[in-house]
Amino acid sequence: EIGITKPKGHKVSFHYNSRVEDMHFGKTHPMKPWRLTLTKHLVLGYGLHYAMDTHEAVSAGKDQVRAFHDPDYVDFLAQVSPQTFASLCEVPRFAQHIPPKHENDTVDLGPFNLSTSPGADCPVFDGMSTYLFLYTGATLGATQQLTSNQTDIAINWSGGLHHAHRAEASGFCYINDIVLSILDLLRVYPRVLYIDIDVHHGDGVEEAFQRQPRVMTLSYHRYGPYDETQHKFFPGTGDLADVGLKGTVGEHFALNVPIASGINDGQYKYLFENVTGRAIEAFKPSAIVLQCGADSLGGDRLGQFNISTTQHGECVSFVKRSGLPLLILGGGGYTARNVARAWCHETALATDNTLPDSIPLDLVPRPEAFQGRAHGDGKLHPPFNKNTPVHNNQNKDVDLEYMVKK
Ligand code: VJV
Ligand code: CA
Ligand code: ZN
Repeated sequence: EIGITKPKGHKVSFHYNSRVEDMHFGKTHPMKPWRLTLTKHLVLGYGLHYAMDTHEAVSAGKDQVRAFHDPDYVDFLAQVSPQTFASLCEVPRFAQHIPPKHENDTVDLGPFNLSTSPGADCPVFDGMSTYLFLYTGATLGATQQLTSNQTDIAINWSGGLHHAHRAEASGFCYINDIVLSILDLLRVYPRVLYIDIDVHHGDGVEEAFQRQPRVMTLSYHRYGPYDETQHKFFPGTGDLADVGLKGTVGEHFALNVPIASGINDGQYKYLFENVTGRAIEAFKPSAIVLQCGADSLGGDRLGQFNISTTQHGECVSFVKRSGLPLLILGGGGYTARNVARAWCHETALATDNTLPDSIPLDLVPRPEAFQGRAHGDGKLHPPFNKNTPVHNNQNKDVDLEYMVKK
């Protein structure tokens, strides 16, 4: 008996629709909606659904998505599939969004940075429209529960797609559900703080609100040259000096914490708690949106940080202690079993539960995903071992102190 209990003094709502699980970005594309299936397996296996209101998400409407996105882009997303892509590219109002081709482009880009080439960041795949409007609907449903005071913490692990722009897909993100959510929150709350612990910079959200003093955006991310070839880590923005659009009322309402590879738990905790704590104190938000991208975990296929599921969860607990209405979203995360571990653990933290470290493997449909030395020995918080690729820690404590003081 695991003994899951309801949280005391607050309510948590969980928003999900299993239809997102059938989606495939492509055979070797790093984004795997399957990680959401594994997360669901752990959440249900531990019995956390007894501690929350669970809501089956419904698709967002085109009109809702138009609150931020370009109407032509929304029409395109609603109609696009591998079958319709070529003919849609011929439609003049879509064709005008095809970027000019550079000589060394490896993939053919169509309108809005979408592509049917196998190596593309934002491929066109079967069922894509359904998937996009569904993860967006889940975020908007979660937001609605908050704005109508029916919950205190709302969770959507299928959302958090922070790179999407007004008329452009980017970095595996097509619809910016975060921006849409914040626009809804602003109808009810005077000020919204957005916090982003995905290893990538939350550029789409920052850009959308760069002129807006009622939204503060705060992203922690890997920043700088990627390797000896001097490629920048995606998306290449989010310098310490970027603080919102200069000369507008939004100036000073964006914060960026650029981090080198290999950061450890102690350093991350130091940065996160000092900077977030001071942002909350100074900005006095009335609600918080927390993007919990799990690609900041050690051992992630794309990320380059060394933080544990425990420290990742500490960030959620820290934000929760503010006691403010809170929307918790997913985001990146490319080592599926660890994504599921982190997000299940964080679902438990949101509901004031402490889970036993041994996963109830008899109650999980795919126990082999979490078993064996390479898969974490059936533990919720497996320690790093020789199967975890470690990134050399390039962060000097003095650099971190400098950022905190600034
Ligand atoms: O670094 C990039 C851009 C390129 C051009 C496009 N090629 C495919 C990759 C290099 C410069 N893109 C990043 C995007 C990361 C998006 C992160 C999203 C989030 O976690 O922040 C939120 C959900 C990138 N890194 C790695 C890849 N793309 C990548 C893309 C692939 C791939 C392998 C790696 C796409 C298809 C396939 N393999 C088959
Ligand atoms: Ca981030
Ligand atoms: Zn990411």
